Amino acid sequence: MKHSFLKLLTAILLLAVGFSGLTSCKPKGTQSAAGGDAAKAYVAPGKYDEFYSFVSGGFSGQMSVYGLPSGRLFRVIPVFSVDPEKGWGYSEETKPMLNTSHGFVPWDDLHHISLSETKSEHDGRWVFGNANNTPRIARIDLKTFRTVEIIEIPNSAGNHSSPFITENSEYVVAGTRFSVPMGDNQDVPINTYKENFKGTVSFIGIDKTSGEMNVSFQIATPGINFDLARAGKGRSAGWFFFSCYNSEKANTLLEVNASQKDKDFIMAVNWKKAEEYAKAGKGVKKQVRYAHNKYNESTHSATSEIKNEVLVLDPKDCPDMVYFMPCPKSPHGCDTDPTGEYIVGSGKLAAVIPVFSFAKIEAAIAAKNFDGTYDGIPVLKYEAVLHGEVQKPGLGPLHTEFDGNGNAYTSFFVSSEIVKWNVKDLKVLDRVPTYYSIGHLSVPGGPTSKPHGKYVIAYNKITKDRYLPTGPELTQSAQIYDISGEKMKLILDFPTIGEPHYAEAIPASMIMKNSQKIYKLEDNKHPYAALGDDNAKVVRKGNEIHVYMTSIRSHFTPDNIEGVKLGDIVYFHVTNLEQDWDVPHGFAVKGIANAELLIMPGETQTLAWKPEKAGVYPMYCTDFCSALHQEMQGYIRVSPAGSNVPLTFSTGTNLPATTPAATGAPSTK
Ligand code: K7E
Ligand code: CUA
Repeated sequence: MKHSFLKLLTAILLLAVGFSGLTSCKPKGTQSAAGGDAAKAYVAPGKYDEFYSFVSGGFSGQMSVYGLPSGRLFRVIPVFSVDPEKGWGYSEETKPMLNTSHGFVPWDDLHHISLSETKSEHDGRWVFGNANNTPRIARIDLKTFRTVEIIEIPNSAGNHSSPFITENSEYVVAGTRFSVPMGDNQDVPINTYKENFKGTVSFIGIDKTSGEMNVSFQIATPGINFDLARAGKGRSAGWFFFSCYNSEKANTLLEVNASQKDKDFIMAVNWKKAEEYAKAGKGVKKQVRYAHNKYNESTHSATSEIKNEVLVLDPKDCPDMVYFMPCPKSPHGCDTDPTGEYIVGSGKLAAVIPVFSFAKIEAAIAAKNFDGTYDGIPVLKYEAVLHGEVQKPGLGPLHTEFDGNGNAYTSFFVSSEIVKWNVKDLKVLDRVPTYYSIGHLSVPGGPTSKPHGKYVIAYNKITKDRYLPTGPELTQSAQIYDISGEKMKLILDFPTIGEPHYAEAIPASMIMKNSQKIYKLEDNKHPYAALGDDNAKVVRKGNEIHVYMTSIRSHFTPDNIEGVKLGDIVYFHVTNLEQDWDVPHGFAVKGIANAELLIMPGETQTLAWKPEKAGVYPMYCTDFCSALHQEMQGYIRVSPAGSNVPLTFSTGTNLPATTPAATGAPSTK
């Protein structure tokens, strides 16, 4: 949701219901949620949920994992964010994950989720998320629920129409939301937008086995704003559809200036053809700078590499690759149905939902049924490619998901509802209110060719009176509706972390069997691992002190360290020797200007510490790991810079007595 747009629509909404009238105009049926239907969301203690749901965290930069239908929160995955709970972005191993061409960027705005697919069905291997601010795509491994790769997108700004995925996970895409000046001279007047600002859509290739991403090619586009996207599937496989707004090419007050035209566009890209052009050398290599960060599961460490080149295809040199389809009015969502025949556009300010037919798109292209060109790119005739329009669906359609029975579910921000309609005959079948102002919605398997149906989950923008107040900001919220019958029924409200945009749900059975329980010690290739208490040691390298530390219930080795001096940097490389599921140890030192470590069984992680004052510092395990967790503690002594306290360490025996006086070191006071 773009802020200007949100403001505009909120204004319309408030006008519509009366400024203080949200409560009094509460849609009827609020109470029904508490009735017998609520039992459908009940998952008894000790029982598992049927689905995992991966929910974007919006401006928290995270992704969270919920069970459906219970709405229980299982995990928050740091993606484009630091997370002190897990030491993510604080440990030396994870810091490179957040590197970009702009340096360390420990925050972003994560809007969309894409689960990997094989043959247009979920395969449970990876989940991708986009960074909307500093353009990036992340890949999370569903064995570990960890971010294992982040790639920055060059020639882009505001990576919103991303990371939508093709039906065999060949590519995830990235369309630039902000058009920007590109090339050598980017220091241009903003009012030269029409001449100097350009867009791109990027195709990020995914390695079939490892999942590793690379920027395969970009397509140069006119300076418009790309919003959402979906891959074709089934008969439209090989195509990609991107909604765009601001075909007016405005650079100020877009809420007015980008809403002038009656229709903007959905851009249809024949990516199979683009792939051929790229192979045939039709592209131009451009000099750029972008970061590619990878987490290595055997060294438990990330590396960041800056890359310098990208292949750009220009539609002018690549005929039959890109077409525009007119779409009323300020398109947002752009969703393909399970068969791949229908493409649903959602104009945020439109009064109808246009549904396009892929068969008609092919026919119109073959017959050159064009309505002129836009920046040299053919515009297909609206009527020629239209399957039909859903009439009087509601106000402010945003996004559409599908069940396995030929029905579509569209979210309406302004009229705050979900509307169910039939994809073939475009008849509205049912509508339910959402509390309030829904953005995205999600049906388990909804974007695949075989939706699982059962539920539609609303991800709402405004919470108002649904929860206990928590100061000026209320919790963000989601709502689950049972869609197994003809009528949708609200069965549960649940709060979410961050602002939820898109989410995808997948049967639990596809993920839980692969879930990794430990990191095997014999596979631990971390250069500073101590694979056993006997290997624990403390080594000085100039002013670096490397502590090869082990942790096991319920002690650290070593747990007494002396001989650190002011000016030293201490690296605690902590190896968790446990080989049991769910036994992490934590590690923290008093006064550290950082966070803790949370080290999984068999894993090594490093905390860097630059002490600023002489003294003795306690350190301890932060995760309650055993009956004697509280005993899992130790001390590290820091002496002044000129001290000659020798570097010593131990566990279970006392260190030799050294006092500042006895060693001739200056007093600390
Ligand atoms: Cu929230 Cu997908 Cu950024 Cu619509 S977008 S709501
Ligand atoms: Cu280890 Cu608590």
